[in-house]
Amino acid sequence: MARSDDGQVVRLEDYRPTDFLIEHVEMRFELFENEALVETVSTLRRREGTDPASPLVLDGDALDFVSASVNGLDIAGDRLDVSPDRLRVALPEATAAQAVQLSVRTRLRPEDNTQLMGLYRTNGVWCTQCEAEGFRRITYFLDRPDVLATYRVRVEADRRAAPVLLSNGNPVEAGALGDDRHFAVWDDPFPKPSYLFALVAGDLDPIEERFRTRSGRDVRLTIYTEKGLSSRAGYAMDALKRSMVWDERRFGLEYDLDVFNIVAVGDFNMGAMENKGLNVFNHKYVLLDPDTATDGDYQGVETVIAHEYFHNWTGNRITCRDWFQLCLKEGLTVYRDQEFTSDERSRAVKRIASVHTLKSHQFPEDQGPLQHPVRPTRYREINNFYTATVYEKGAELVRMIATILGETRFRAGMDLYFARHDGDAATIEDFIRCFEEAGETDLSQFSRWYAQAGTPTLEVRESFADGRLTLDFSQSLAPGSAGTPTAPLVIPIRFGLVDRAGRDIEAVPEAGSAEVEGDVILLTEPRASVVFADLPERPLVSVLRGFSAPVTLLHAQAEADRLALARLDPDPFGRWRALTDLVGERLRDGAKAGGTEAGATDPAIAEALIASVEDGRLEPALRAQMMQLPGEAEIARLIGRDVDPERVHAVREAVLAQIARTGSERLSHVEATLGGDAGFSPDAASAGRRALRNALLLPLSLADGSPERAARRYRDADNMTDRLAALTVLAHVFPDSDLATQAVGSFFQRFEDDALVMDKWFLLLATVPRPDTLERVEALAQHPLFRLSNPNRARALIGGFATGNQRAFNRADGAGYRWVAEQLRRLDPVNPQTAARLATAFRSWRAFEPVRQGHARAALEDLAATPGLSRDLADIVVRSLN
Ligand code: 0A1
Ligand code: ZN
Repeated sequence: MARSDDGQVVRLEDYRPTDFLIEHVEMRFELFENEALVETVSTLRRREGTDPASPLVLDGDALDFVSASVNGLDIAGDRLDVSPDRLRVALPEATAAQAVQLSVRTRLRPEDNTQLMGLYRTNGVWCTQCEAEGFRRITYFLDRPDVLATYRVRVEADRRAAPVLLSNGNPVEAGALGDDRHFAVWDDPFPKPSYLFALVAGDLDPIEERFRTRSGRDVRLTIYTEKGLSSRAGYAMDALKRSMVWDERRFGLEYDLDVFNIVAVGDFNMGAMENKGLNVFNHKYVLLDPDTATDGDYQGVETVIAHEYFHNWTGNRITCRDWFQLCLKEGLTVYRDQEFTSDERSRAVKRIASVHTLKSHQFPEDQGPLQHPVRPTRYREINNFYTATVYEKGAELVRMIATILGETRFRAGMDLYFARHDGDAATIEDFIRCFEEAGETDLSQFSRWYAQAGTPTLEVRESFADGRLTLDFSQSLAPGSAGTPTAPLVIPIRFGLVDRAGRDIEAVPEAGSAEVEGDVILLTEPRASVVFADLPERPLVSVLRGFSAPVTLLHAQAEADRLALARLDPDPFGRWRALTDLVGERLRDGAKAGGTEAGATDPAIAEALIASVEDGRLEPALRAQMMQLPGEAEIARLIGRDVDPERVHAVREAVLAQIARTGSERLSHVEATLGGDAGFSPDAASAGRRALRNALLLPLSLADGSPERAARRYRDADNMTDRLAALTVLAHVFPDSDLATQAVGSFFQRFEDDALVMDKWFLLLATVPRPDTLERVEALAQHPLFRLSNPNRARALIGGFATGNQRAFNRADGAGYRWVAEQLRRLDPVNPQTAARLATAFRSWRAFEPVRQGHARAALEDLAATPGLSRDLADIVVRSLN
């Protein structure tokens, strides 16, 4: 049963510590085919200074209570008040000096747990997910992140069903029991909150390696997969070892247990989970081989493996005091995984990719009804706050601190944070204070970034006379749906002044200018100016290099300057930004003006795009990024209101067609000089060449006006990256061709037994950019391989359609909205958390023209009126309507 209570609002200002501390937990799990019995013995003590009469109130969620005892004596009667969602017990014997042992037994039905929170089964494997509030679905507990305990866990199961028995920490004991059953005992010496608890039991294949930490600890690394899949875990293992080396080198952080285990499962609500010493992963972020995974998948595995590993320090050793502080671990850990990828691959390419993610996920969230600050101050359902704002914007805030402090002082702040807060459940204030102290600076104004929702606008005007360049900056923050303050922020603006030969000019700001530190201007006031004198010529002004702050930049800059920067900014990110912004504006204006006319098809734009792809000084991956036009959702966001998705689609198609028409010869030449690669290697340089080659396939196929080229590429492909790129051109650009039909069919036949590849197949078909894709998607929902209860599959079809198909989801007759709403209604009782995440696809509904808005509102209102809606889904639907 999904929780269907309205849910009280939880408020940051109501935080108060618990009356009781749980110091140690001993658990025993007896796993059987149809049920699991759990005994939890908690060693508790009353916190000093609390009311000696206050009862202990433990959280539960849909629990089946069996019995309870204190210090070995059964309790019942008026001492105990128990329901599926709460256990209340009077504990006069517990004092600050005197600990007691509370033992609670519960009975679980993992087979029936389709929510995938708590203890559940996936393809026969027992597995847990406890963040954020899943532990209370296993046992009654103080299920909150500021209650830290050591755990000792005994797991018992049938040896054949579950030869592998895992939990957090180090293995201490294992052995046989009667009846072909066996047991294992795990001990985790690091005090941790309950959300980091994990247990896995099943018939799993391991791959194993050893790692020696810098200080000499020998660690056994194991990745477990379902039977027969372990040959696909090698790259994940490699990424894990590289992550461990990187964290030692870059932040001086070492691993702290004797074993590090990862388990990959097929049913998982999110990407992965950082449980202490026992990370649980979605198949998608572990299993890879060239034949079934794309370069994007390789990159995703590397990122998520690193992210979860880095949580061991930022999240586990130092955790969050309460869930309002979620960005303390998530924003910081995303920052760390971004830095890892930048160091391992290409910094510019990674930064462009991160900014792309930020703009396509976080900006729309921050500009619509689901807006919230990076540190929210209230929630109804915490699961709905694992958002792009907390993760991606949270990472941007850490990045800004690093920009403001500079590398050395930033590192000193991090060192202080680890030294001071190891073992703590900390807050954002604790984190900021470390940088203030280590960096000898005041970050109180900067801290507003954590409390003020919305994307600030940064305006820049430039003027030049008599060798003096004046830059006038102003900032503003529009009030949004979150209703948070809009006071001036600290905005670090990285910049460069570029001469006509593409070199950075050294220039010193005049006295009286806003604060400038090296190549960073620090804007703290609503408006401020910087003046550079004695310049031999008017330079090109490259601002917001590296996207040094998550703002909307309005830079009144001559088009010729922008085109020049796109060509010769020595900062590769600056080149990308100049070009993307220009193209985005043209597409925006073209769509507003009615489709194909206006400046969108200005030959200068196409020329700039083609020239950047030709530029051999840039690495291929970057050239592929330069060539990528903003997507339809991004263009819609730039338009902001009264959007007609048909016009958006038309203008984008027109620009693509123009590039194909005017650039095909030059682009063919680029392709020819790139050549091919002998065999597949997942390294960044090879992936970059594939990315560029595959990016060229679309314009070249459009120029041919035929699917032949893509069909050939499909047939010749020896890896999934090339195969899927070719199939996408076939299915999306030439959907009615026989060649497309054949390829889609042969792809299915070849990979129908591979779940991860079938997700790609469903996604590909859900995103065919035509309004009548809806009918196709309706049929796919009846396909024998479609399973609503598998989050990856539901996301591929429903999520793919709702977020990746602007034309069909936003159909003028509202049928797209109604279909998605209907799927959410069906999914909600099965898996409310996934239903709620998918529902966020409606977040930009108010940006559309009135007819579509009316349909979207009706679909949402219908959904809101559904009896028994879960708290998760109701929260998103209600907020979306506000
Ligand atoms: N902490 C994880 C994300 C995560 C959150 C909730 C989950 O519950 C289903 C699972 C995972 C991370 O940042 O990777
Ligand atoms: Zn995380």
